[in-house]
Amino acid sequence: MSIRTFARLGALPAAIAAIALSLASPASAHVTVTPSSAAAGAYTIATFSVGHGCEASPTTSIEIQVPESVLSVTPTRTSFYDVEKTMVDLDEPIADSHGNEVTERVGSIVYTARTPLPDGMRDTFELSFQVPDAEGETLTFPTIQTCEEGETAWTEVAADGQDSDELDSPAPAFEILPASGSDGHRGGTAGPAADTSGEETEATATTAAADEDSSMLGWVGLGAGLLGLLAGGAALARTRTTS
Ligand SMILES: [Cu+2]
Repeated sequence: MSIRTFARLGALPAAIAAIALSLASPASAHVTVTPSSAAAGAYTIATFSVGHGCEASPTTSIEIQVPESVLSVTPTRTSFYDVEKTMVDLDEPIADSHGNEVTERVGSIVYTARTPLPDGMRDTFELSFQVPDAEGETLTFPTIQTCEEGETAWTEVAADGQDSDELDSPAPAFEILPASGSDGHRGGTAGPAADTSGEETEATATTAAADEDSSMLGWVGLGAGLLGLLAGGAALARTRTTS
């Protein structure tokens, strides 16, 4: 049903119009997260996309609630928003991947727009975190979108067997895949993927080889740079001593 149809049916209560409009918005315009899955123990950067305002009203803030099993998240800074972490005390202190004692976790990240995000434009918010060791589980990031007029709570979670497409305002959801063993942050203690099993998959080996190649290129480049520097220095020294 189009907006024009609503205009013709002008007598409809605003509430009903609002519900119908939100049903009409495509799933792609919701608040979503990409990628929507990653391996247990992996470090990932999840991008949350906001596709529209609240019933056409510009967005003034976005609050992303971090699931309890994610201990630490790091937001990418953005010039359009003030970014604030809200901390929550842990019941019991734990050790992080660097061996430090942690007594609190990030409960939510609040982005406050310096200039409201107009409806009809999208924006993205990046969070970096380590995926918990909970293969098969779904992480949900309930998100509150506040607008100049009204708000949308992207907090609905699909019940067992329910398709999340049926929900009006589903919470961004993230699926935990089996650990791949290709953790890019070895030496950590928190991650299950800090594997000591030695059973690396072929894909992991390939990735490691590619990493080695690129770091090799880096060293070659650095070496060439140093040689150039030395040559330049030697030339300079010669000039100095001869003048
Ligand atoms: Cu939408």
